[in-house]
Amino acid sequence: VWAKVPQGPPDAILGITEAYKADSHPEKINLGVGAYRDDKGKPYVLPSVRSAEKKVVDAALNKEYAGITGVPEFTKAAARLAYGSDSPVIQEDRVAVTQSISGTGALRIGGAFLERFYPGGKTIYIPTPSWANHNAVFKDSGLRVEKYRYYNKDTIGLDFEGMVEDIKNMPKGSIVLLHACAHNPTGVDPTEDQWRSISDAVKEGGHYPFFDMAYQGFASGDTAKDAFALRHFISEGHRPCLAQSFAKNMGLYGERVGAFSIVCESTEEKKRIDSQIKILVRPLYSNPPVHGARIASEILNDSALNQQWLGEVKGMADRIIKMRALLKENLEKLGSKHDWSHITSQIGMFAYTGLTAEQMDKLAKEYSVYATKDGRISVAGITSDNVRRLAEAIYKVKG
Ligand code: PLP
Ligand code: TYF
Repeated sequence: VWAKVPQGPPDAILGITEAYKADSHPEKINLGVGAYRDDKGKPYVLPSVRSAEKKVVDAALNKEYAGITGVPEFTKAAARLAYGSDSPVIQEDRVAVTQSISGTGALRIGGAFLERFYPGGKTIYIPTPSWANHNAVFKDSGLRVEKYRYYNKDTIGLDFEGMVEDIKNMPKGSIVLLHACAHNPTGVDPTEDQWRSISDAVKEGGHYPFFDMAYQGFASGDTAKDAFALRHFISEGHRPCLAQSFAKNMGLYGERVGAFSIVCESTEEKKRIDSQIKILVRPLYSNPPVHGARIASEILNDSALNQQWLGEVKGMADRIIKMRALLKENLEKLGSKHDWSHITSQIGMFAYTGLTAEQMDKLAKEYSVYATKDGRISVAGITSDNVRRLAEAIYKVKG
């Protein structure tokens, strides 16, 4: 029956790990997938997560199903984290929120909801470039996917004018996907002033903003600061929707903890939206898993654990910032004549090096340094021990 099923290509990012594993070089370096590593290159389970998990296990809760929209203590706290507890949308109880299978699941629920109910054109605009999975998630949700300008390869920075112009030129009422902070893959974010102009442009076009916030806390080390764009849009009267992931900021990758929310006009509207989200989720997966959400809920609702967690998020963000500085410093020490300032000006987990696909190929084949072909490196994979060898490899392929 499956004779006509063609062999598909591997995931552009997750496929890197396979190639890395197959390499026997003793000092191989994996900068492919965006997953935080400690300074010894090991996966990191946050101490706050260990404590929260212990509390969850010690409470010996039952394993009954959650409701369709998940663990309420978790979703309420997730919304407060994103929008701010003092936000009018929280105070006035008009955010419809549902637990999701991490950020990807949140994007997919959002895509499906918009496909079913959005009254405007069912086209979503994503930045060029964007997280590789955005296109597939939204296409499979039944939306048309188009692009807007975002990255300027000449400046290795934001193409702000191009972005605003493209937003203004979209058909009225388009859906615009915005990375809330720590843009993946470029590490290039708009400044707060630029966000203000972007908000104006979205408003002028009567567009609908869809925020993807997969790195809250990871960009600056401060969860409120990283939510600036989302909160500013709301203060300007936008009513966006939001995909949240706790994979990175709580290191809960494989637990698949996330939330999808829609800011509504009123509590009454929220109730109607909630009812439709439930109808949409049921045939997808019925209801979400509880364990990870319980862990996140402990961290978000217990004030001591919450403080501890915020410190640990900042610790991860700071280590990444330090590795950026060390990489740049090492490249300069080697005598590289290129300007590497973008490595330290970009933020979040990734750096867009500006290396070509050929140079990235060479890095893998000759130096066992693995990262995506677009020149993105996961700075979270750099350590005090491998940064020198990494700089040498980059210097040798690029100069
Ligand atoms: N959105 C962006 C921009 C991402 O980089 C990621 C990857 O971490 C996600 C969403 C979703 O990831 P997850 O499904 O693991 O939460
Ligand atoms: O961009 C990354 O590396 C992360 C992790 O299909 C990721 O967002 C990558 C690919 C994928 C799922 C997660």
